[in-house]
Amino acid sequence: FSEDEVSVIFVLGGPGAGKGTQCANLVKDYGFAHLSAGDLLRAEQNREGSEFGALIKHYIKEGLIVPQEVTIALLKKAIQQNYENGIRRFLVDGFPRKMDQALTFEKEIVPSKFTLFFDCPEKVMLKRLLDRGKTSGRADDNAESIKKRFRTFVNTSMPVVEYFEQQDKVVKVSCDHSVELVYDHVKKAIDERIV
Ligand code: UP5
Ligand code: MG
Repeated sequence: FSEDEVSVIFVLGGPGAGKGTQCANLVKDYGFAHLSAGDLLRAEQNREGSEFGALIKHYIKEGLIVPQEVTIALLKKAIQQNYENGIRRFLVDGFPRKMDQALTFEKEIVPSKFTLFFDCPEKVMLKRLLDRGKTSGRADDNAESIKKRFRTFVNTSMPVVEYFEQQDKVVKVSCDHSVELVYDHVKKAIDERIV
């Protein structure tokens, strides 16, 4: 795809920062397709006959980044399907969270317009995830996995945010507020840079 054909906004931020919640709001108001890399991986893990099920399960539980080939293939397929249905604007949520993914996606699929970065203190994210863990059924919403996810976020994913920051392509939104207030800031950021 070329950048004129398709608009991709990357949505990054620590585990539990509120990426999925705010993307759902944006879908309602702006008609983006919301592609959560984590959701796509969980669906693939549960797909009968998937050759990657066991691998994905292991990486998610350990808070590690699944090898890029798997995730990028899932994203590419989802973008293609939506494109065929006339959709041209995408929120790619929770991706790229490792430098190799960022470089490959922008080279082989399409360069991003910008990155929406949700900035949130670890203490706040920890509380949200432990609360959600009571009902989410997610294998990584437990204290041990959360600690590993935080470590991967700092060591592996923040360099991606810094890489896009150097290109002046990051819009930072502070997330330590109510969902409504955060969304006000998100809307403002999107309206200023809308594609
Ligand atoms: N909540 C949200 N906003 C709130 C607010 N403003 N005030 C109070 N509460 C708020 O929110 C989390 C919880 O907080 C919810 O209960 C919500 O109601 C509440 P959510 O919107 O779900 O936050 P989000 O940032 O989406 O958190 P999520 O847990 O999805 O983040 P992760 O980035 O950890 O999860 P993801 O699904 O993206 O990835 C999971 C794993 O998949 C990764 O750890 C990794 O192992 C793997 N993965 C890859 O390997 N490669 C990839 O490219 C992507 C993922
Ligand atoms: Mg999410």
